[in-house]
Amino acid sequence: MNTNQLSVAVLCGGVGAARFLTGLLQVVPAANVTAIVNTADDMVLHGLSISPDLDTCTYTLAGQINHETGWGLTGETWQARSVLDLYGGESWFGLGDRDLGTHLYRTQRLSEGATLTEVTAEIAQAWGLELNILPMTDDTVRTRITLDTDETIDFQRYFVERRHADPVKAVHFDGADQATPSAAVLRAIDTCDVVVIAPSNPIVSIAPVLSLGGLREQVAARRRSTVVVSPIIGGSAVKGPAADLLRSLGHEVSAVGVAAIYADVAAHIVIDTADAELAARCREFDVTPTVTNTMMTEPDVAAHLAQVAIDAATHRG
Ligand code: FO1
Repeated sequence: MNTNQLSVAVLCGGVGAARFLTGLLQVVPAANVTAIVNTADDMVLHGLSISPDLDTCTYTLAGQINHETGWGLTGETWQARSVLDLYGGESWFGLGDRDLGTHLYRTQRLSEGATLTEVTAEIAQAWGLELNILPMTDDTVRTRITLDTDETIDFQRYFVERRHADPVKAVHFDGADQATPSAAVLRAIDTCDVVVIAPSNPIVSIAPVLSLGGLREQVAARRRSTVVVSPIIGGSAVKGPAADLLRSLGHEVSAVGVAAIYADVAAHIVIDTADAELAARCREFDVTPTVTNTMMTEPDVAAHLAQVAIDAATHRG
């Protein structure tokens, strides 16, 4: 079966996943792609329901992401935020005037009883997207970070307000033991030809998705057609706190460490040329490595990376 008949489900966080999806959509028809996106970064602020990873994926694929910040919308203005500042309000989390439209709409629709899955599809459709973008669950799961000081704070407080500078003792996902993957997520994992674990943060982006009741076991059952793209290149992360979090929580900060984390759910890993000498050690975990350029500096690099990942998972690598 050639690539353009394959159906692919991608477990996603924010920026790295969005870049990977941009590449994947050049090699697989959008209707055959399902993004399953972390919602444990979500929060309510100013009474608004905010879903950063869903918005980063949606905005990036719509060609509307703000390239200065890496999040929010391009061509942004900050009038609302400046008035908030005037009042000494909670302006630490930057909500631009255009981005606010998304949070206002999502909050209103949720208050009308719509599910996050439904609202996310409405927003994706409004931006002209054809792929399926799914929140990992319609239940509430929230990442909580316990610092070395034993203080436990919400993810966005850790990540944005404190600039992910604090040493971390533990990470847990409030609500994960009651939360279930949505029916659409379970159907996507059940029916797709390939599952890709995007180059997102294993600890705070992918782990919440795999923590949902039954999902880890469902992906593990098809590990032969599941492939992870390592987010760690040359011992560091391209963006964000992944390397620090892996180190704080006792994992090896390398492509091998990533292979070990996902060994029960993915039989394949794509690692960067900078880590070619680590390929042999991935096999210790019954994970087959493929080496290629994984730095998605250009869309065609992302497209090539997506093709390599699919070939690895369909054993044509
Ligand atoms: N990240 C920041 O570092 N500073 C911000 O002020 C900020 C605002 C923001 C607003 C909307 C949104 O969708 C994302 C935003 N992010 C911001 C990124 C956010 O913290 C994401 O959770 C990270 O990208 C990690 O996924």
